[in-house]
Amino acid sequence: MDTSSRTDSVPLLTRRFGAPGRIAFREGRGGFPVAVLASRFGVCEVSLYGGQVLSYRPAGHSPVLFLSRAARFEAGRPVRGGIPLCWPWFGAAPETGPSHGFARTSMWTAVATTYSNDSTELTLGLKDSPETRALWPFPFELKLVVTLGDCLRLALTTGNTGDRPMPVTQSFHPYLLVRDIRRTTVGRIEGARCRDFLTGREFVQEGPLAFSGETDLLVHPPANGCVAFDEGLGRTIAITFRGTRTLVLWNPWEEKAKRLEDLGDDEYRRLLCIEPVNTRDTAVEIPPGKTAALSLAIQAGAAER
Ligand code: TA6
Repeated sequence: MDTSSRTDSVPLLTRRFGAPGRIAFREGRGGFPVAVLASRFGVCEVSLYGGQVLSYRPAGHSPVLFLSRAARFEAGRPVRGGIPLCWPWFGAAPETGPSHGFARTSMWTAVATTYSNDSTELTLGLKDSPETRALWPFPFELKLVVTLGDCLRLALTTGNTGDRPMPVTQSFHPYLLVRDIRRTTVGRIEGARCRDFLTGREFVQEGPLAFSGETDLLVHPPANGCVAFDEGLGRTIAITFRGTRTLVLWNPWEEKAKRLEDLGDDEYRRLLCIEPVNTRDTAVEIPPGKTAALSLAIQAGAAER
């Protein structure tokens, strides 16, 4: 089901929300408008299709997000890379509908932009429609605020505009760009209870997590954050989050990568997904008229050698 619909033109977006040197709009791949945010700390780009951050490059760093060279920019299809939004369900649809929900294949609208000496900010919105209600029978109002400051922050707020409780599972699904997944570890999850979605095995993480094969891991970290250490690039990427205490770590590895038509066969080596998530076990039930928020911050740093 294609829940995307056309949006404002780039000239209209520029007139209403642009700010020379700080906020611009351009026509992106697939004809989808893209907001370009700049601050003294770096640049990022956000597609109105899917409300999806496509790129983020802090000043003095190489790009922090992976985007597949085979990514498809077509209405109704998710884009493989950047930071897809999984909403209003994470994983398979409760009944019928696309994997990871329809927010990432919907056209969002620009609501507001603002900037200061320290940050540049874009607010996008998505509301229910006949197409979304055919997939998920709840009225809602979504707001995504992307803030480019000394780190990249995303805040997703779900408003229940209906008259009955609304069950939501959700995640940010960031594709971090690494030099080589085989030389990348995730720290600050020592002591975390983990469940391997591939085998069902449960264990407590000891020391930094390394990667040597397909990984689809549910992690309950002791704190609301973790750090990816990229030995190849000599950098760290710190992830902090609120609105959940659960992460999913994912890498498709070689065999699954070959089965993904929108991922180059060898590109699994360049990506690591660290996803703050409300899964079915930690689903959010939002009362009528109330809201629930999920937030993420991504910060690149130099790794101590
Ligand atoms: O990252 C967790 C996960 O649910 C994996 O199981 C895998 O399916 C991944 O998301 C990618 O999903 P997608 O629908 O974007 O191909």
